[in-house]
Amino acid sequence: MYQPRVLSIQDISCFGKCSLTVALPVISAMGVETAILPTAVLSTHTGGFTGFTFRDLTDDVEPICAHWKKEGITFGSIYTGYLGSFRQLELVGQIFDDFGKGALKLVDPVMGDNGKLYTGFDENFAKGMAKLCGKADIIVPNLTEACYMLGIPYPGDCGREYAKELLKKLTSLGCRIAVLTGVMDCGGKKHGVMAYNSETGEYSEYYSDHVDAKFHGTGDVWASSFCGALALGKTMDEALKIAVEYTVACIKISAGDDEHKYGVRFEECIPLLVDLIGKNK
Ligand code: PXL
Repeated sequence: MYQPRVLSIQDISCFGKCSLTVALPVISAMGVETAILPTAVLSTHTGGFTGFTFRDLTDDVEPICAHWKKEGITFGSIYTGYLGSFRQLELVGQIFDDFGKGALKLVDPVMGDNGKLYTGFDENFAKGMAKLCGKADIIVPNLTEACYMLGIPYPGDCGREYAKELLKKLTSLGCRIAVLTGVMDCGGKKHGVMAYNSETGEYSEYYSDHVDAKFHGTGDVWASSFCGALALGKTMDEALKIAVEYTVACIKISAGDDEHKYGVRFEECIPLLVDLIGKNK
């Protein structure tokens, strides 16, 4: 039977629940085969931990891809997240050329949040990431990442009208569809996402109640479930809804749990995610 296959390219943060330790379990739980290309191994993610180890795996990327080519391995979707260097941006661009024909290329330009770039990134890297976004079909930045890639000041928060403006600018980077996460509606009571398809000129959006709690890794939870939903053939409207509902449930179940600030308890909401997929069949 046909099983959609995703390749996810990002780091492994051994402890902390983000990047591949989120993408692999979440997309697999959705019934989608998930291959990984780890770009680095860190002892923890870089948010809130100090003294983490970092083993760069950039030199392994080309030999791994050469072997896959020899084996005739192909992917239905390629989903990239946290990438740590210009060389890795270049290599992912090459992977898009080599494995991306007919595949959905989804780039989450993971670089920062709340107006600030994560440790190790700067404006120049954001320009490099913007170039990679030009090779993608769909990009899913948050407001911080969108502003850095467009070289504009971070406005603090973003309502629906401003989101529309930003999304048009984001697709002018060269991607077909841009999705902005962290869009506010109803004066901040609602929180969600908006997508713009530059080919059809259509906007899609989905909002849920705003939950006043911040956790690391929620962007990866959102992007992974969105990727899984698209790989299953869900429409844009369905995929936005599934990913928002799942992420909000993960935040709600984790809210008030200060021992788990490093990452949400996404595992406990996997039954809900499976349920959401079924409802949108
Ligand atoms: O959640 C994004 C992410 C992924 N990987 C690493 C990170 C972060 C965010 O800080 O540090 C290593």
